[in-house]
Amino acid sequence: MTLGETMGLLTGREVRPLRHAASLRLAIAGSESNTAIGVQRLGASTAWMGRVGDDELGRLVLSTLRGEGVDVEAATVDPDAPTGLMLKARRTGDVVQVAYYRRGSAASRLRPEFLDEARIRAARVLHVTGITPALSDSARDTVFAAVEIASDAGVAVSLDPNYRSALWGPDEAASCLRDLVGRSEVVLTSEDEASMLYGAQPLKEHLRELRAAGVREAVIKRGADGASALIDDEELDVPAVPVTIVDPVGAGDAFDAGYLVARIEGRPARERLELAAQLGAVAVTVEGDWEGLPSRAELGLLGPGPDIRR
Ligand code: KDG
Repeated sequence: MTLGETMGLLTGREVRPLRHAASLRLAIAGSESNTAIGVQRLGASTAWMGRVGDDELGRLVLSTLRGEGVDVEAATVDPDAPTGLMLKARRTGDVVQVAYYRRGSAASRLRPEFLDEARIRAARVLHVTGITPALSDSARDTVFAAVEIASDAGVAVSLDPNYRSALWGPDEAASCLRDLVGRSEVVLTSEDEASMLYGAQPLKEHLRELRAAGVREAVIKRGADGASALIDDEELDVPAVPVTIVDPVGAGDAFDAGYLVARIEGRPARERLELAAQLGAVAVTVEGDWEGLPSRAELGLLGPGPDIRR
C-alpha cells in the first residue's frame, strides 16, 4: 500500500532545452506509484492512494496505474483542483532537468479523511515518501494519519525521505522527516538525506543513528557505489550493477521496489539489497521514471543478481 502524488509528465524527446523541444512525450510520474509499479511487476499486489483532478491528466494517472495492475480503488478525484504536472528535459547527454507545476494540485488537497483505513490495515507494508508531506499541511497530516493507522494495525511502515528542494527547505524537511523516521521500520535513504537529518558524519554512523531512532532496517542508497545497510543489527554492503545510464530519474523508487518485494517474500537481508540494486540499475537504462522496471522474467537482463525468478 502506498500514498502520494502522481502527476502528468511531459518529457522532451531530444537532448536540448525544453523550449526547443520539437515533440513531447506524455506519461505519468510519482515516486510512490513508481515504486508500486515496480513491486507489482514483480508479482506482489499493490494499491495506491492519492488524489487527482477531474481532468485528462487525472484520468491518465488512474488508467495507467490500472493498466499496470496497481489497485487505485482508494484514490479520490477532486472536482475543484487540477492534477499536478511535471516537465522533464534532457539538457545534456547526462543531465536531466525537471520542473513542477503542482502547487494547489488535487494531491496537495489530500486530507486524512480520504484514507481507506481498511486497506491500510490489511496491507503487509505501507510505503510513504518525504515528498507527500512537503505538498501541504493537509497532505502532511494525511501521511502521519496513514502511518498511525498502519502502526496501530502492526503493518510495517517503509519510508523513503526523497528530499525535494523545490518543495521545501532543509530545516522544515529535516524536522518532519526525523519524526517520520522515528515511526518507520524500514528507511531507504541517501547519504545526503541522512546528513540533512543528522548532520554530516561517516556512513556507518548514519546507519547507527537510524538504528538508534528505532529503524530496524536502515538502508543508504549510494548510486554507482551500491548500498550499505544495517538490517536487524547486521551490517551489509552491496555493489551497484554497472550500467549505461539513459535516464537516472526513478532509480531510487526502483531500488525501493526491489527491496520491498524481496522483504515481502521473506528473503534474507542481502538478497533484499541485491534485488534493490538490480532494479535500480535496470530502471536507469530506459527513458521514463518507471517504464523500464522489469518483470520477474526479465530480472536476468543485466547479468548477475539474486535468482528470484520463481
Ligand atoms: O523519483 C522520481 C520521482 O521523483 C518522480 O517520478 C516524480 O514524484 C516525483 C517527484 O515529486 O519528483
